[in-house]
Amino acid sequence: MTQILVLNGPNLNLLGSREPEHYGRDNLETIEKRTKEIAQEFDFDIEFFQSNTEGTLVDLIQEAGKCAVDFIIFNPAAFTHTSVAIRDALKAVNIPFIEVHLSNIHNREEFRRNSYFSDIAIGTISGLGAIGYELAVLAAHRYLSDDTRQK
Ligand code: CA2
Repeated sequence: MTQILVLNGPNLNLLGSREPEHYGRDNLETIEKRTKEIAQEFDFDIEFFQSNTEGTLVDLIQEAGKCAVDFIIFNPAAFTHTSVAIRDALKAVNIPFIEVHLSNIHNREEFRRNSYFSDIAIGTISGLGAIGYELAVLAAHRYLSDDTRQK
């Protein structure tokens, strides 16, 4: 069975409580439920994690490398703009991943425009809100079914 890991970075546990103008009104639990429903349609085995700690995210990525995870959907949150350590972990495990952001990181503060992940991701979804996670599952399915891609 195809294994998908969804990782969420710092403060995303607060979703739904504040800043709805940037992040919408759905909480992470609702997003997880909807994303799992889409994943089931593709017979994906999907796991969700959220952590406020950089080292924990590095550990989860390293673990994914050992557990034959096929694809990662990742909202690194503020670590998007700061974390060489998480970038290195993703490069080390070499698992294809999609970077997801609820808000459009390109129409906010200047410092959000830089991502340590976009250039090593399969693709980036930014600014579409919670549906971005569901779209990432669909994109993962297409990507993993594509026989013409380089393996
Ligand atoms: O748009 C996104 O998904 C972000 O990854 C969210 C991060 C932000 O640092 C990135 O630039 C873009 C922030 C997540 C914080 O989430 C909160 C949710 C509710 C209330 C406060 C923070």
